[in-house]
Amino acid sequence: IFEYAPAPESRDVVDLQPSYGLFIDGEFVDGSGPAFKTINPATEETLAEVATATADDVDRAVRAARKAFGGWSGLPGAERAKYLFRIARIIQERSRELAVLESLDNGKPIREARDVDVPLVAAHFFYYAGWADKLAHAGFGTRPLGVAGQVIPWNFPLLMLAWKIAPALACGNTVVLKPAETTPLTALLFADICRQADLPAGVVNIVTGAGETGAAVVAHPDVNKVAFTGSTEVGRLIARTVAGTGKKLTLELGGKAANIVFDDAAIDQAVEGIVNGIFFNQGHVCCAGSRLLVQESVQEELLDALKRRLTTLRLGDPLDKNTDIGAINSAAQLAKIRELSDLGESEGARRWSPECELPSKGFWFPPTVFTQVAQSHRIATEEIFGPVLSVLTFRTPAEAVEKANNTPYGLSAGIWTEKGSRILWMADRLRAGVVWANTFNKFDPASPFGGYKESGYGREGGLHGLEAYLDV
Ligand code: TXE
Repeated sequence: IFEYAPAPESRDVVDLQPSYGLFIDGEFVDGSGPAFKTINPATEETLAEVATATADDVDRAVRAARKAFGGWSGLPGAERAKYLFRIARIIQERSRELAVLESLDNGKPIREARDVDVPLVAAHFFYYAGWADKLAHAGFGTRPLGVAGQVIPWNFPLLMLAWKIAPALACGNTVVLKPAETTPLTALLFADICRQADLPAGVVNIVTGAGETGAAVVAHPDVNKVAFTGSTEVGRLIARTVAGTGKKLTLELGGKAANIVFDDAAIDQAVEGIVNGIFFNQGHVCCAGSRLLVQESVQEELLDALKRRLTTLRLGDPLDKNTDIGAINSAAQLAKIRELSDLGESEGARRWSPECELPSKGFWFPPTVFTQVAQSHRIATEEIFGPVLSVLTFRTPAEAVEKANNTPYGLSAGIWTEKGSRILWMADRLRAGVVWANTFNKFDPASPFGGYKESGYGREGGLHGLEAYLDV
């Protein structure tokens, strides 16, 4: 499952078209709204023009999905599985193209797109293909909900699509999905893959556009289930729209995860985990380990080792396979990261970055570490969604739990210690949907993912991920 093509570095593997339409009822069609540009955030060059779906276009897509629902949900699970397996195999065959396009449109390092995103996308389709004929054993009932309206963000465009589409289809639902406006291209390439797999028309529909298009999907009366990943702010709006309509809803929102390092941890491993926790994907990760909680007695040793390690990170051209840190996805996100980081300094925290030259074009932010952070600082409580780490300290396990839980979010946490009993004690008390021990940002399609508190509700992935798409 996890094999991939040799190192892709050339954008020539991508057949970029000057303009893209919507994918409705198995065809690429024009949108009724004004086209918008999607750019390469590493160079600011325009990659393509993309159609905007208006409420009327969304209505067409929902009607196509409704029309396809009877046939698709009526297929034996084993038949649906064949389509999903086929899609998974085509994703593997076209993995170079997918990885390069993802890197171009998002700004993430090709090494990550190639080694993490795309293999996990294929793995999710394989995993849920395997469930399609076994739903009677899932314990959540076997009846699909109907048309799923799905709105996804820009940080993992393909992977979020896979998290949403694979379980929905396995359960017999049909889909209208809206990708983020800064990263629409791989969803449209995925539409092409659906055609290549001979997926029946209307089972998957992709509508591009900004927030209004997403709002039209969410509000459409003939959508039976809404799945959203994005900001807590928009999640709240969506919860309000959906309230009282009878639609099922899952929300996967922000986070402010604590990565907790005890004095008995293997420091070198912990350093790798901290780096992976906050600098993977430029920190555009909802479960990023954005707060480092370090036991006071090892603070100095750990921070010295961390800073040494950060001076070896390479920031630059996302298509260079040696790049560790790529571009920030958009000017707006860069502005947010800058604003919160400047605020961190003015609130009294100490800022540190390794010396690194930022490219003159595009959106860039250096890896940044804040020490002397107080719990009341905004950089300790708000999601920055960038390569910025806030360091806090603790003395006892109980204090670590208290500080880790002192956030409105509850998506993930990490624990670094050699004591197994302590891992279990901590995991029981951390209010987080995912707790990693001696690792971080590890994903598996068989593992449920989702948050407590303002990080949202419902689970995606694994057996629990099916629950969101079935009625008992
Ligand atoms: O999110 P939005 P933005 C957090 C992160 C980031 C902040 C803002 O902190 O800095 O959110 O990012 C669509 N009805 N996360 O502004 O707006 C939108 O078009 C329906 C965390 O990009 O929530 C896009 O497709 N849909 C996060 C998607 O929602 C609407 C991932 C996400 O965009 C809509 C991304 C509306 N009214 C950001 N308005 C995570 N949990 O991983 C916008 N959208």
